[in-house]
This record gives sequence, structure tokens and C-alpha cells, in this order.
Amino acid sequence: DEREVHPSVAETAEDIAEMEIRGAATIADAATRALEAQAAASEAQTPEAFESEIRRAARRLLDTRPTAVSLPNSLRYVLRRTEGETVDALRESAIAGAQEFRDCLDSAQADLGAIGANRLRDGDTVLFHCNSTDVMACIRAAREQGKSIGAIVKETRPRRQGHITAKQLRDLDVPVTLIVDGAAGRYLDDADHVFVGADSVTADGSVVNKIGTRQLAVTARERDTPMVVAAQTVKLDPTTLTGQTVEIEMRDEHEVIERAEREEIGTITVENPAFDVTPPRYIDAIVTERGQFPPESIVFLMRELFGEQARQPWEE
Ligand code: RUB
Repeated sequence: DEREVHPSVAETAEDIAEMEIRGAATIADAATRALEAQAAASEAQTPEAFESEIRRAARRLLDTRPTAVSLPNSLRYVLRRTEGETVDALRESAIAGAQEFRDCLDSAQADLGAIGANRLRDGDTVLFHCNSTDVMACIRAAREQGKSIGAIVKETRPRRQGHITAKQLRDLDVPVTLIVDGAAGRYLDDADHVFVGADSVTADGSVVNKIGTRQLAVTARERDTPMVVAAQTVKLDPTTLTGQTVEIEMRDEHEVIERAEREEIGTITVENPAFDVTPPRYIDAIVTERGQFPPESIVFLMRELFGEQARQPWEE
């Protein structure tokens, strides 16, 4: 859809696609800011024109990265609240919906953090993969409770989001040991817990998260190290209730190998999936703002919060 959207919608979409804005919760937050800018600046003359503009903006934002369900969930939240008989009423309800979504996101993360922190004892060591604001909320809450926490941080190739996690942990005065991804098995012996985030949680309790999560979960199960997923309910994918599957984003091969290196090797295939799926049997708990759940029971929470989803609100 090449028609005009507000510049901040185009810019946000670009930043999400390029991963300047990344992580499921942060993407959702940014998407609602962009919809809000679109609504505030709209010059639509009729309610129909306004609605068609805002749906177009939503589709542009959706057409960036396919895996994190927090993105469609955030757009659905705002679009379902955009109602009224006049352009002004539509505008105000869209802006209010976007602001309300972000308030919910913030308070959910704080509530989730307090619950996740209860799993941690003073002196525990946690192993981290990628960078998750939901996970960091748990560690921040544990630190605020005065618990001392140790950290082993996986680098997380190819984009090295582990560096972001390491920095954020240092800001919380947590001592950090950074390791390459392949060293996780060895260092699991020193870890009391594995904490990871989620991009999507499916109806059967599978967790879609950064590539490498599944391998880590299987190894953690072999050592009986608890595998904890910190995921606020905006990560629950309601379309999986009706049998839809989550699309795993495939990213550019140049994140994995430089052009010159590749040419030196000769003709090979390079694949770069950004996410993988960890089945519920390898997960001990999904920590949400509504409490912690065994993964197999998450479907009941999903039904309660989302019900059955019909037509998507951004469709024309
Ligand atoms: C980020 C990632 C994070 C989840 C959860 O992948 O897999 O674990 O998005 O993050 P990418 P949060 O860097 O490719 O976006 O808890 O902040 O929502």
C-alpha cells in the first residue's frame, strides 16, 4: 500500500524493520505512538476517510516484522477503541486508546516484574539470552527487594543483543559474565535459573523467542535448571486459538556472514531465522502480570483475555 501515511508512521515502520526499535514490548509501544501521531495530525474530512487512514497506518506498521504478536495486539487494541460519529470523536478515542495501551503495558510490566522477582533468592545466578524488557523488570524488582543477583549473559548471535542486557544489568549493579552462545551448556552448571522473554506465546503454551532459545531450554531441562519465560499478556497470540501458526522472520544473510567471506567460501546457502519455537515441555513457568502459569494452562488465560477473534480491525 503506497498511499501516504503520517511521516512518523513511515519512520517508525522503518525503524522496526531495521531493528532500531526492537524487542516485542518496545515495538508495541512505538506502534501505538505512531498511530497516535497519525490520528492527531489527520486532516480527514469525513469519519470514513479518518478510519481508512488509520487502518492504512496500522497495515504499514504491521508490514515490518512478522513474529512479535505484541505488534498486531497493540494495533488491535487501539483500532477497537477508535469509535465515534465525527472525525474529532474518532481522533480523540484513537489517541486515548493509544495512551491507555501504553499505560497498561507499563503497569503490566511492573506487576510481572514483582512476580518474577519472587522466584529469585538472594545470591542466585541467572542465565540470560537476548534482551527482554519483561525479563529486566524481574531483575530490577529483585534488586529493589535488596537481593543480590549474578548474571551469565549469552552474546546472542548474530545481532548481539546480549550486549544490551549486559549493560542494563551493570546499571542495576549486577556482576555480569558474558559468554559466546556455544558456551551456554557449560555455564548452565553455574546458573540457578534461565530467564528469557517472548515474542509470541501460542495456545498450546509454546514460546516463540530469539533464535537459540529452544536449544537453551532443552539443555536447561537436561540439567533441571528452571526455564522461566517472562511475557506480559500482550505476547499471547489469540490467532493460535483457531489454528493459525506464528511466522518466523527470516532476516538478511549479511547479519551472519560478510559478503567477502561468503565469496571466499564459494556457493553455499546461508539462513538467518530470527526466532525459534520452544515447546511447553521444556518450560517451567510463564510469568505474566496475571501471575505465573504452567505453559500448558496459558490457553485459559488467552481465552479469557482475547476470546475468539473475528475479522482483523485493520482490514478495509
Ligand atoms: C527480541 C527478543 C526478546 C522478546 C521479548 O528479538 O527475542 O526476547 O522480544 O522482549 P529482537 P520484551 O531483538 O529480534 O527484536 O520483553 O522487551 O518484549
